[in-house]
Amino acid sequence: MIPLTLTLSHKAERRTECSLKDRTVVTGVIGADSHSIGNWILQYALREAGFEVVALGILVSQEDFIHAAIETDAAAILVSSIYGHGILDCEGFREKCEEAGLKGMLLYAGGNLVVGKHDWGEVERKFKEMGFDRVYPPNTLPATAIADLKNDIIARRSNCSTRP
Ligand code: B12
Repeated sequence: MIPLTLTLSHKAERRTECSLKDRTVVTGVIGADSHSIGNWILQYALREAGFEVVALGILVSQEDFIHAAIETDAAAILVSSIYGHGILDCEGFREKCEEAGLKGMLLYAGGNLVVGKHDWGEVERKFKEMGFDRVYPPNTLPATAIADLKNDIIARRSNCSTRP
């Protein structure tokens, strides 16, 4: 097994070796959205960072994300929404995860989540209310989400063995 080296952003760095499930993530573009390029770049960056990526591509339903996460025992679902209907498409996602037994699943969303210019604080609040753990504004670089993901996985998974 190739260990995923997760680096904590604390003063003293610690390295953490996790099992396959701790480094498996599901990606896709939700709803009727066919913008594929940003999501492809995200997938590539995640793989480069050591993650196993279950890439569902475009036109992905909430159910497809959830089934893939269950089948692969994934640590996180990263939702892309580019065409501006992110709120509509993501509504009820957390509840469906819980109903399917994915309690505490890490849920991230990014892309161009709403149409036109909006106060980002409002958009972020809406997604947080919907149960997303992290929400990213347009043009967020994958590296930002990857750093958060590593820290969140370390924080969530109690079975990660840490070593100095
Ligand atoms: C190319 C393009 C298309 C192509 C897509 C081709 C393809 N195979 O992908 C085509 C022509 C098909 C298309 C169609 C449409 N498009 Co278009 N399209 C674009 C365009 C020009 C570029 C998108 C792109 O690839 N950007 C480059 C990638 C690298 O950037 P990105 O997608 O933002 O992704 C990055 C980040 O957002 C981030 N990211 C993405 N997902 C996630 C997820 C997480 C968790 C994180 C952390 C980060 C993250 O990481 C990526 C890499 O850095 C944009 C305008 C623009 N300049 O952005 C409009 C744009 C996205 N399109 C738009 C629209 C409205 C449409 C249509 C509805 C138009 C229409 N009326 O038909 C349709 C929708 C079709 C559909 N069903 O999806 C709007 C969206 C409006 C909004 N959200 O506010 C935009 C912004 C144009 C505009 N200014 O109005 N489009």
